[in-house]
Amino acid sequence: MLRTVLCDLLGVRYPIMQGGMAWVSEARLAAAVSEAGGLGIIGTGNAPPDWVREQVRLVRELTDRPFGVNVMLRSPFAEEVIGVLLEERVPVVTTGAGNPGKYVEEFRRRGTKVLPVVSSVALAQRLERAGVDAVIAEGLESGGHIGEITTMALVPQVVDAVRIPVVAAGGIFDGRGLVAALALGAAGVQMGTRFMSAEECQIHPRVKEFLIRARDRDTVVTGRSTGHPVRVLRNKLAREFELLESRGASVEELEALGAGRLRAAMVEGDVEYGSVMAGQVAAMVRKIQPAREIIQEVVGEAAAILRRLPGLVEAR
Ligand code: TUI
Repeated sequence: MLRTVLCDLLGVRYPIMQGGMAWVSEARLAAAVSEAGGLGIIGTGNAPPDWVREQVRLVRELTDRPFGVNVMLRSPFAEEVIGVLLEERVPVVTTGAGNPGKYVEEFRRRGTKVLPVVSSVALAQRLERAGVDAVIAEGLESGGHIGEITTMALVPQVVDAVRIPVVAAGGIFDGRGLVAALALGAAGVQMGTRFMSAEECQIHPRVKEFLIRARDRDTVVTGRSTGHPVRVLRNKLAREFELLESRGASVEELEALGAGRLRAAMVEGDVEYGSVMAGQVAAMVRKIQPAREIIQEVVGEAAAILRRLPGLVEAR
């Protein structure tokens, strides 16, 4: 047992969400995570609305449990994808890379819970006023598009600034991370990188092998000069990006280099010239295992730590 207010809010057994990852988390992974008692999330990235509708219907065929869909707000299809999610009345929507404020009321009217990802206190407060159900505070340890504050520093600041539940994301891999997040005042965690190693995750096997080989310093942040920093696993593309950036390349040049590279990595398995977005915990990935085993391990470790802690610390 490991219940928090997040479990009641989402209707799930454990306070664990699976990050919505473009080209990585589709219906089969999301359904497996939800079946195991967490909240599985379909990552939509730049996908067109028809694909999103198909995925939502597929996840509903695979599980009766609650699930979520992540909307990447910089997608050219963001508005249309949101239209599909409203029509399909999905249980939970998470958002990334922008401010979903103007959509919150309509989602809530249809019974959809809204949990935006934030990387600052100011946006968390603004979205609380807009009526969101909870916020996901994501630190710069995460993979993909990131903010500028670490999870350790961001989560308690957001917790102090809002009254709604806060979910911690970025740098969380196991039961230690879950307990640490709870200690910071979070009501649960979101993990992305950890679920990339799930058996049910459909990414190319070469990406999973690349993750297993990764060491602690193998992620780098590229694109800082474009205003959209992205954490990826170090490879030939990342080095080329760094070289171009150091030479003061234009945003257009850099965006052209990045175009289509996430798909190349995740679908085609191009771990040299693809964009292998992953968080700083990539080095902790040791093996491929079923989503259910991941969730059971994390929950089991967290519960064991919570039982052991009183004997390890003297506090009065
Ligand atoms: O969204 C993410 N991570 C992502 S999105 C993504 S797809 C992509 N592909 C290529 C280039 C760029 C992105 C890959 N990884 N995480 C959630 C997140 N959201 N982190 C930070 C933010 C964020 C940033 C600014 C949220 C809101 C925000 O607000 C700006 C505003 O408009 O107020």
